[in-house]
Amino acid sequence: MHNLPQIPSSEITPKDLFLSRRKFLRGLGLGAGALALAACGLPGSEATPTSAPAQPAATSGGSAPSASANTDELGDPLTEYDAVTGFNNYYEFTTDKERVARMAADFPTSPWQVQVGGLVNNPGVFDIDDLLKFPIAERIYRLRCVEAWSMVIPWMGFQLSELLKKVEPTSQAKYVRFESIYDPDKMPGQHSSWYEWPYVEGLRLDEAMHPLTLMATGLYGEQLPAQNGAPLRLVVPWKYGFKSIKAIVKIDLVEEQPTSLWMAAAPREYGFYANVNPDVSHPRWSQRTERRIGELGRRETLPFNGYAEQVASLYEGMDLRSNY
Ligand SMILES: Nc1nc2c(c(=O)[nH]1)N[C@H]1C(S)=C(S)[C@@H](COP(=O)(O)O)O[C@H]1N2
Ligand SMILES: [Mo]
Repeated sequence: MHNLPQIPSSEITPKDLFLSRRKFLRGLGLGAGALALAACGLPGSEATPTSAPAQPAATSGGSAPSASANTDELGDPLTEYDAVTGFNNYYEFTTDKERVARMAADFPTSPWQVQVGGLVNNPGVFDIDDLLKFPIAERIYRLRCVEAWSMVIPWMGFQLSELLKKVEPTSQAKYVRFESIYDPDKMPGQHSSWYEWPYVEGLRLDEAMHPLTLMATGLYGEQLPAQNGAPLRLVVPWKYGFKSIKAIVKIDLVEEQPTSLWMAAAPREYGFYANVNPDVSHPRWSQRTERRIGELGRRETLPFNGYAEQVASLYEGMDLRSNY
């Protein structure tokens, strides 16, 4: 996340051209790396076609990835499947966004269990198959990374509120703490001591109960690809992308505000709330505008990532400049 936004090769040319150029390069016996070197430092040009196209994850039925609509509710087009699944932040594997898909390809996401406990009346260990029995629906959401790029992604999933109602938080519970899997043998990035593993995130209980807050189990009508956080990841569309924690194995209801991985790693940069806010700059860049992956140029960043009408009331009376 400390890297400046990179341009994925897949957005520079239409997909078919991008793929045929790769074939062409392979035909020449040119490692992609050679070309990346040649292109290095030319902003916005033919930058970094460094990796093979991501392998699509197991499809549910062999059909092509598809969504129920072509745009989000603001009329903006969905980000291409190849970009959604080929340009990822997942530091457990690597900080190189275009290598995550390949490195995660063999990561086992089944069987999978999620332990839900803490301040609840009905703690339990849930099999991913149990969780898939909650009503699963498609949600087309904008994802705004703190690095100032964004996508529009057709997720599949269930509302976190469904799971929370089932375990019944006690009246003491004020926050939800989420933990990702810890498996350094299979996740080489977890050998990095820059971060305190496992990845941890948190929400206030009312944020967690909000109907927009999704537990994603799929995208583009398919099972969630490993690189996107399979088999279960959080999606909180009005917050910066890093809040949307991947590969969740543990959820605890707690009384105190949890310390996330990013709060511990860079306390000056990342606060607990991390609501998308064009008025609060990152210490090293403005958050006023963003680059929508697949588009040239930049667009204005919207308060709460365009979900203010639904969520601003959660923060009434709070100073969102100091509670960033
Ligand atoms: N466990 C875990 N979750 C994570 C991350 C990570 O490195 N590890 N990166 C976050 C960041 S910074 C972003 S922008 C999104 C990216 O999600 P995507 O790859 O599905 O687009 O995942 C978030 N969740
Ligand atoms: Mo991010």
